[in-house]
Amino acid sequence: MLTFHSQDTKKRQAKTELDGGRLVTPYECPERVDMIIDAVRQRGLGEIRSTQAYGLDPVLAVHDAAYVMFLEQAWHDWVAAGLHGEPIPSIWPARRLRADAIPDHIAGKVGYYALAAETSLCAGTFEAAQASKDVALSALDHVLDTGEHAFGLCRPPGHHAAIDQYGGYCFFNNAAIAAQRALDTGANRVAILDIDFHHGNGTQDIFYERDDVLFLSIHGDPRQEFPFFLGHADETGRGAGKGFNCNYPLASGTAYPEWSDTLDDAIDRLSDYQPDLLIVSVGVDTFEHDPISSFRLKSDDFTDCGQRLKQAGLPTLFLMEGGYAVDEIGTNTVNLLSGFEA
Ligand code: Q9C
Ligand code: ZN
Repeated sequence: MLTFHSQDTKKRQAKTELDGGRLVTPYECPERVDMIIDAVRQRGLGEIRSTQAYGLDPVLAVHDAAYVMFLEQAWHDWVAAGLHGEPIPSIWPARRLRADAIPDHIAGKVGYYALAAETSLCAGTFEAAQASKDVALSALDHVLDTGEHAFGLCRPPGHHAAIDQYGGYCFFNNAAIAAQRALDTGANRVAILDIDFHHGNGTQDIFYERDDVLFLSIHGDPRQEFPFFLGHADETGRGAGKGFNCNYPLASGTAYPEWSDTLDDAIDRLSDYQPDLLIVSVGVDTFEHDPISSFRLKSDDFTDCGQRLKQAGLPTLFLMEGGYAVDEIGTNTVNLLSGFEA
């Protein structure tokens, strides 16, 4: 399988993440990319290809234009306002405040456009987010052009990014951008299967009222886990989208027997939908030693997971999401991809 990769994804080098009450070096770090590339090479997964530039039109097909302009300007505006450190929101349009008035001041804007506070903005964030969606789109075009499967080594990840919100380490929703482009270039139906530990709230948000994208997500129960405010089993879609959103929240401590039963259920739903393309939002933060997550998958389980995904028999685009056990991220990711190819 080909891997698509861009060094520009490493232009985001944030210094801070709000972790509990402390500022720490971000878990979502550029070294994650190097570790995965090293494993792809060492294991001989296949050729590594560079990316093409697709500009912002595919981003604007799923995200709000003012949101995209905000991301482009945020670091500059923060510095120009004389604020120190990296932008972190300290107030939101929470319940009982107005959510329909976008502030002019950057300290208000970050609260308007952030869905969480852990994710600092920094000088290279916008460029890295652009590179990340170019990785996704380059890998997508390979799948569409050849019918072969492909892996897009996206970074920063995307699945928490909603129509007009960033957070959970995500800025542009790479999977949604790729799904929309597939539809715009001839696909009739796309399925997105999200196996990251965290619920893909952004992807759900973007396609919630649509029946041309089936969204399935297996994740830590939001009663216990980030993003806390979306990802329950009773969220099944709205309007035309009713029945085309499917959440599988699982308890903290879930290990592979239960997780893989759930995966099989999701694969059955995929097969019923008969999509033209499957996009897998690949998070390996389900790993037992992930520092911020609580499932208990072992490295070999990712191989088995890849083998099960193969059973769906669909043209498949793998896009990287989370995974923060940096020493094992390459092994776990390539296990999944090579299990699929076996
Ligand atoms: N500071 C993805 O896996 N909560 N995002 C952090 C530790 C946010 C994860 C808690 C987790 C976001 C793509
Ligand atoms: Zn995650």
